Formats: sequence, C-alpha cells, structure tokens
Amino acid sequence: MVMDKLGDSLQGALRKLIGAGRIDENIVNEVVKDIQRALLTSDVNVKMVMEMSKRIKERSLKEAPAKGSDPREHVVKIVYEEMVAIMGQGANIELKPQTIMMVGLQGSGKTTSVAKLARFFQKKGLKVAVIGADNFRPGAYQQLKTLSEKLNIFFYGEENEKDAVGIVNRGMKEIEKYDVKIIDTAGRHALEADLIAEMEAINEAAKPDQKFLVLDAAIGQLAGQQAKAFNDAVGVTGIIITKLDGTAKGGGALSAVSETGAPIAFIGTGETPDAFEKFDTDRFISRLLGMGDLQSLLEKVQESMKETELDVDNIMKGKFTLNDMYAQLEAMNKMGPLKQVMSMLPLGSMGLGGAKLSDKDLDATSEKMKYYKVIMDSMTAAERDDPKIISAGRISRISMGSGRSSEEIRELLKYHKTMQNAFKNFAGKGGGRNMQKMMKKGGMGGGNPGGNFPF
Ligand SMILES: Nc1nc2c(ncn2[C@@H]2O[C@H](COP(=O)(O)OP(=O)(O)OP(=O)(O)O)[C@@H](O)[C@H]2O)c(=O)[nH]1
Ligand SMILES: [Mg+2]
Repeated sequence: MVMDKLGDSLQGALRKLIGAGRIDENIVNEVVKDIQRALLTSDVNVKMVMEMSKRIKERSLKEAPAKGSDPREHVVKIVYEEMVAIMGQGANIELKPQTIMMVGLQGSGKTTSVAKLARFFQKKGLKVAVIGADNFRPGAYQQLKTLSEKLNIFFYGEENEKDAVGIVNRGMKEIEKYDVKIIDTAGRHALEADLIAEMEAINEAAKPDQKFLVLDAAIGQLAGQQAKAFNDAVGVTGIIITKLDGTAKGGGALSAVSETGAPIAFIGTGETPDAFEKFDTDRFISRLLGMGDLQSLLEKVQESMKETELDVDNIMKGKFTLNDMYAQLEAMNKMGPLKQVMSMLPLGSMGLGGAKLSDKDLDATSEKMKYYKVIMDSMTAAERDDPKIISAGRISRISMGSGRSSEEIRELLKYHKTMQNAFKNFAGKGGGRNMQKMMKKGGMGGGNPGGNFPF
C-alpha cells in the first residue's frame, strides 16, 4: 500500500489505545506521542502536528463519547477526524465534458498524469483526447503520443513546432468533438517568468475548466510553497500529488497543500496508467489508519471484556482461583495468541511482562484450553477454588476422571501458579491500585459498558 510506513506507525498507536484498559490522560499522551512521531517522520509540518496533538488531547479528555459508544472507539474517531482535517477535503471531480490543463515543474509527473487522467475519464465512459503542448523538452511529443496510443486515446501534437499556444489553438479545434480534453504543458526547473507567461497564454487560448498542478510527493512539505506560488500565478483548481509510492514524505506533501486552499484532486501511486486514484480524504485516511482492522480488534476486546467476570478484589489479595484463570484464558484466547495480546496491552509493559513468563508459559493455545476445561470439570468446586489442596492422590483421581495424564494436570497447576505469582508480583510492585482502576467499570464519561480489563 501507499504510505504504508506511516500507516503502520499510526495503526500501532491506535492498537495500543484499543488495548488500553481505560482511557486516561496517560494513555492519551502516550498515543499522541506515537502519532506525533509518525507524522513528523512522514514530514508533516511541526506546527501542524503540535496543533493537531493538542486538539486530540483536549477532545479525548473533554468530549463525552456518544451514548453507548466505547471511550476507546471515541478517541479513535477523534484521531480519524483530526487526520482528515489536516489533509483537507478532496477536489470535486465532475464526470462531464471539460477541458483540463496540466501545470507543474520539470519531472513532476505531468505527462504521465495526463495519460492516467485520460484513462480515468475513459473508464467512466467519456470520450477523451489529449494535446501535447510541451515543445520545450525533446522527446516530450513522442512520450505522450506513445502513452496515448497504448491506451487508445486520441492524441494531437505537432512535432518540432515551437509555438505552444499555436499547438493548443489548432489542437482544440481538432478535438472539438471530444468530451474531455487534456492539455500537457512543458515544465521548468523553477516557476520562472517564461513559464508563467506560457501558462497564461495557454490558459487564455484553451480556457480550461480545470487547472491541475502536478507535484512530486518526494518534495514533502515544500509542496505547500509550490502550490501557493502556482496558485498565485495562474490559479490552480486541483492538485495531483504523484509518486506517493516512492517516498516517505507523503504526509508532508499531502498536508502542506491543504493550507493553500487548492484541493487535492488525484494521487499517483506508481508508473502504470492505472496507478492513480481520485483523492477522497475520508477513504484515504480510513485506509491509512486501517479502520476496518481496528474495528474488529475493538470488537474482540469488547466482547472478551463483557464476558469475563473476575473477582478483582480477591485477585488483588492474591486469591486467584482456577476459575479465574480459566475465565482469563478464555478471554485472552478470543483475542488471539496470548503472547501477541500481552505485547499489545499496556499491562505487558507495566510489570506483568516483567514477571518473566516464558514463551512456554504463555503458550495457552485453544488446544490446551480444551483439555484444561476437561480437567477442571473433573475437579471439585473446593479444588478449583483453592488448588493448593490438590495432593498427589487427588491428581491421580482427577486424571482418571478426565482421561488426561497426571503430567497434564501438573502442567495446568503449574500454569496457574505462574499466573498467580505474576499477579502477586504486580500487586506488590504497587501496580495493584492501577490494575484495580483499570479493571473497574468506568473509563471516561461514565457509561462504559465494557470497561473491565480481561485480567
Ligand atoms: N513511481 C512513480 N513514478 C511516477 C509517477 N508519476 C510519474 N512517475 C515517473 O516520473 C517520471 C517523470 O514523469 P513525467 O510524466 O515525464 O514528468 P513531467 O512532469 O511530464 O516531466 P517534464 O515533461 O520533463 O516536465 C517518469 O519516469 C514517470 O514514470 C508515480 O505516481 N509513481
Ligand atoms: Mg512532460
């Protein structure tokens, strides 16, 4: 995917948020810090990042979640909205007859984008023709001619003709009958006087409905200045950001242009004619944040929390029965492999991870769960409540009753002991109060139906 590095970092931050037992200032600060780091790495302007962070923090802690909505979901929504806000709304592209003129600096991707744009409208059923008005760079004529022919797009050009405006005048007459007319123009190293003069002259001759500025995403934040300069010089109706597939600075380019007021119309995501898409901010951001995946993670967490009824007070006093362990394992298994869940949740970093559970200890697969359940069913209620009373003789009896080996029963008891010690350690380290807070119903804004932590 395009900008997957930024996407990965942002998704990591939001996963942390969803895994949090409750939403408080600490977790919001931590997640906002991760988001800041991700955006700055993607070249988003520092001031923009700071302002956005401030808004996310304020809104997360002040705004009450909508009735019945989970506070974690609420914060994810705030992050989403603020991300949409810094990218700005995409341009409105109409599927009707129109003339489009491309402008931009040398090598930004104008000619490639002319072909992509032609293909876009062609696929929507419109008749498209292009005019090659770049008489500046040798080879420009042939480049667009070849691209157009491959796509079955009508091409008008005059090889070796130096007068770009003349080409446009004659070309516009020639392609009069076509629905969508796209004019490719020459680029320059910089926005110089002769480039501005030429753009103005072609503008006058063709009277385009749209003037699309083509910018290379690799310039990052500088996209903002370029957009402003071109907009001031000739008026830009939409921006095409190209080469988003090849840079880590895409966030900078996308966010910087939003400040100029010229909306992003399309993005280029590769060299082929189909590596191009209409820029739709909502869709782009939800894909970047992996909203679908986050939603299913959130649902899993909510579900497991709802179904887990642990006696928190007793556990904190060191009483951790086999029933508690089973409920906890069941909850964890619903969320995926225990190890993975542990690393996702803040608890992992708060001390429980520090209790040195080995991979083997954590390897509570659903396979094991099945026979743990059978073994536990063969125990008495008193044994489940206090496994210490299970002697060697009782192990043999449970083994007979459950059809599982004594070894497997000892393994279950050892697993229980390890978990119990981990909880004791955690409570002893002063984590107890935090944990209790996390486990208590509540969270932000009161009415949180699923605020229990699965432990
Ligand atoms: N990876 C990738 N390459 C692109 C994209 N858009 C354009 N390119 C490449 O960028 C290079 C320059 O593209 P052109 O379309 O020729 O750029 P131009 O603005 O017309 O250049 P001049 O006419 O010289 O001003 C070519 O090698 C294209 O294949 C894109 O979205 N992704
Ligand atoms: Mg070109």
